[in-house]
Amino acid sequence: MFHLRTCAAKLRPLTASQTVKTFSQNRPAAARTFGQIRCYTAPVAAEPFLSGTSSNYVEEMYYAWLENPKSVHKSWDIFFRNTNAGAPPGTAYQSPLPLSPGSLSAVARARPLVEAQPNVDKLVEDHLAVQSLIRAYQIRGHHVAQLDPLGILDADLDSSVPADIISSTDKLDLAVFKERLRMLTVGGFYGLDESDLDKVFHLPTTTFIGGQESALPLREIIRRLEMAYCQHIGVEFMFINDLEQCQWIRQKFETPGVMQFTNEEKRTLLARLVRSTRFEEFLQRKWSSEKRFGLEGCEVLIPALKTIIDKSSENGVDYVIMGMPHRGRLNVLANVIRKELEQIFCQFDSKLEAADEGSGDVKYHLGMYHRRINRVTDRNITLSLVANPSHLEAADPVVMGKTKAEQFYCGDTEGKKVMSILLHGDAAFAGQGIVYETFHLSDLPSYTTHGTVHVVVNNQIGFTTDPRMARSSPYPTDVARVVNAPIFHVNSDDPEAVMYVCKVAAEWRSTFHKDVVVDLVCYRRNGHNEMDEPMFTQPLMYKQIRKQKPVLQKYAELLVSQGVVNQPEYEEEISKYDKICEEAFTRSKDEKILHIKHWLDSPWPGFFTLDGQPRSMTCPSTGLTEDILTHIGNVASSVPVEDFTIHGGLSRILKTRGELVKNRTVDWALAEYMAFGSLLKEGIHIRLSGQDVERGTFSHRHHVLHDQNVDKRTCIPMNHLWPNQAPYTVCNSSLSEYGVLGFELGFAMASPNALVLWEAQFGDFHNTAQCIIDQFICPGQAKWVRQNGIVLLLPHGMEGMGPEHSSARPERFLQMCNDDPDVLPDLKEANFDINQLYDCNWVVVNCSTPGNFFHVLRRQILLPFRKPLIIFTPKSLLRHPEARSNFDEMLPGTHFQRVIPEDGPAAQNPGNVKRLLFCTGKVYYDLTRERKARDMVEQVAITRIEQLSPFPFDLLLQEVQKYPNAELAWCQEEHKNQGYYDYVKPRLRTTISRAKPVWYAGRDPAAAPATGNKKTHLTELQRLLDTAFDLDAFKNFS
Ligand SMILES: Cc1ncc(C[n+]2csc(CCOP(=O)(O)OP(=O)(O)O)c2C)c(N)n1
Repeated sequence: MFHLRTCAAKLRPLTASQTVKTFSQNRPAAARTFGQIRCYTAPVAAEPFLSGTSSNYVEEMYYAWLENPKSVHKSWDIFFRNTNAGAPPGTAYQSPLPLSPGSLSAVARARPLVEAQPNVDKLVEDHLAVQSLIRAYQIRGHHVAQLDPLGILDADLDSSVPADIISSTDKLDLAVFKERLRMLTVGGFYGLDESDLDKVFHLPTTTFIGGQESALPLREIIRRLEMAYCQHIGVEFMFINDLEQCQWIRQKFETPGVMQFTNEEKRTLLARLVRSTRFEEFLQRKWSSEKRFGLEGCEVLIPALKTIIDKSSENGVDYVIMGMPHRGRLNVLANVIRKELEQIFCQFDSKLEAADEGSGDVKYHLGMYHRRINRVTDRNITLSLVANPSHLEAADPVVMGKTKAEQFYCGDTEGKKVMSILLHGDAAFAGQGIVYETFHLSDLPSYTTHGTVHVVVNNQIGFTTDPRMARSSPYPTDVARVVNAPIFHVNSDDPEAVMYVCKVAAEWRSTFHKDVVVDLVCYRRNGHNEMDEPMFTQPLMYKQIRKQKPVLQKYAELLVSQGVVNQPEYEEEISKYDKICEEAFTRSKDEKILHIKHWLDSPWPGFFTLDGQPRSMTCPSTGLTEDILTHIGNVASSVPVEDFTIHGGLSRILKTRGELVKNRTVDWALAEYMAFGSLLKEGIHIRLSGQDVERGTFSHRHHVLHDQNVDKRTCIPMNHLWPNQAPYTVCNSSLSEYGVLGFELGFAMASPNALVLWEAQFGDFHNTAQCIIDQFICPGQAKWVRQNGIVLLLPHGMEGMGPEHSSARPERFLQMCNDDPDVLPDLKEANFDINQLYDCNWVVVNCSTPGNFFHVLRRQILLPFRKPLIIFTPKSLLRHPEARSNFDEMLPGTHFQRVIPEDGPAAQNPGNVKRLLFCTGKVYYDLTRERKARDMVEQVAITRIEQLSPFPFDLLLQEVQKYPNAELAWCQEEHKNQGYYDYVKPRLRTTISRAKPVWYAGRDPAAAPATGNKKTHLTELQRLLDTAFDLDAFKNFS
């Protein structure tokens, strides 16, 4: 490979040592670290006629030729041109033509060798170099884009310029730029010459910078690349594996003149900025000492969101579901969702009384639902902002789940009608693992919402923490790269650039139905909240911020200078909006009561009365006719499609199911089938999601059959039950709890007419979803007057499997129940059980029979309101021969049994009973076995508490009264500081007015939920059974 530096140098033969020295001196430091060292032999040194002093002569000729090619003989002209074009040694020179008459025509005929014999290698080399250069901009141009409005920080946390980019627009001054250019071209990374800047190069098909042109001079190529990639927009997309998608993005950002706005669009943008800015100013004026997490420094967020919504509406979307953190939330409610301003302002009035029960929530957490006309597209649009806890990013999967449900219920299989927008803070987006979990749901068939537009309010700070201390990735958005989402970084002080990327983001979503990220690089004008002093920790940044002109002012000045608006028009726009705020403020003073229900993000029209009350306070029987039970049982034990080969082991399972049906009995799996199948018949959609739920972790469910001969051919018998049944969705989830549980909670928010269940692989794994449980499921209704009927299936039981996989931590759920352990409710109240359910924050059950499990699932839907339902589900009981229920327990008229009383010999002669044991769940079977073995069926009664919360005070009182001579004891297999004891004991004592002690038979307190040693496990079990049946066990304590 041959490269010219200067022709003069080339003409002078270099020694090997000179060559190396010159080269290394001229190469930039960065370039030295990579790229192959080019072989720098001077080809002309090999020219046959060049030797000794003749080279000096030629050098002079060369300089003369450089100044004026006509000043030298034509033959020299041809020679220099050929060498310049890289002709190999010996070929550049052509003998001078004879000066005889007629020779002129020969001179005229002499053509430079480059034309007659083009130096293909050189041409190819240079084109490849230019292609590499283009690609370097596409890949790394964003690193030098001017993204920080303050001009002091590097959005990618790196102030260096990539070594393969020639940029004048970065932080470099012109002199530095020239040096870079020299290093990268003159013998540098690309091996191009400065004179190549004016050479015309063909453009590869992977760029659109040419517009209509297919070739451009190198200088223009660089200029256009800088325009596309190194201004106020940094585009990160070259990691995307799909060529069509990459081409689409290149076209959007490279095509010359692509970022044009009409005057009308500019005026709309200005008006939106006026609203955004003046809203915050108004709040600041009126409530200067109130926290509101204002948007100052990122006012452009409002026009940005509106642009995304306008463009999506234009593309057919009519429902947008949003999730966002605290920053700018009130502004979004006011100016994007258009909540009445007076409703927002009255939230600042600390004297207003709350109209609704429950805790309520602070104003910057509340949700909203609003249907209106989109003024730009003149189409109907519904906007919903999901209420969220303070826990940053926790609402992400919830929004996705709700979006999926809304799409599902309106048959929007491709996400063309319903979409979600998620807003993030930069620190939270980078730091919270749930962001990653949520991204990983984005392309899974049963979880995809066909693309979310993510908008990051990247104010380059998280509370008081600098980005350099907050993340290890260059950008806060890098997590999005895992799903091949393009990322558009944009300087928020350039509102037109922001609008452009938002338009492209919305178009991307509607074209490819995949996630996309808009990173609004901005700043935070105040402290973390309005009361906070940022100078403590970011003094220099805030000195700069104090000097920073607000974006509204900058943009208004620009438009005035362009003649798009004049100053009076601009001022008029401001006073118009200020007046709107003032009037709303006046009206807000008329509000006497705060209604959280006005802030509901997911109304369920028709489910409640107009006052938001349940339509009744009763629950019908949850039983079914024998025909229905038999029909479901038969489908559950068959393969309802032709030519479908199932696994031999599964055939045996189905056969056993068939036999159970013939014998009018159900096991756990069949009971679940009966509940699901019957609800589907009644038009209730059922969605069961979680890890490996299709088969079931314990291989008991088998809701999806797999053809053993045809790859990926499956059959879901549950969808073959009834002619017009509701659909059944059963889906194995990604290996996530936080993300998936949040998603299912969101799914359940959309409609009360669906049974949405999430099953943990083992119950203890729910703790990685604790945030969803603690912040949404447990207090959701109290905070946001929003009901939710999600069901959690949590496999639980001490079975010698070790500290993990044993406990679903019932104590935690029970500790969070809102019923009072010390107050006996009015047991005579009509519909006591239903009222109790209505008042509770969630229902916690541990069923000991399949029949009761069947009933509680059906009750969940037949209740006239919705409550979360936590079910501790069995493992070994799934196959326990005694854990079966007869059809008789499931026929019309039957109900879920909150308490299953003793029904054996002890119940026949209750006066003889010495001990009444209370228990829940699987330990019942150990107790009955032990009681039988000890022949104590007359002396010990065993009562099962199936519904732990709300606590069945009424039924338990009856039980206690029935056995007047019995000691009371609570028996559990869990350790004493775990399980149910701490919850049950005070409530049992309250039930009996503390007339008797309630003893404990169970494992000692422990740090771990269970032993890892099988023998210890069995010893502990035996010990607790010994205590339960030793009638003298508590004598010494009384
Ligand atoms: C999960 C979680 N951890 C900690 C906090 C406390 N906190 C509230 S705001 C905040 C900083 C958030 O920074 P960023 O995401 O950049 O958003 P910004 O406030 O800058 O808009 C923190 C740490 C929280 N709300 N949630």
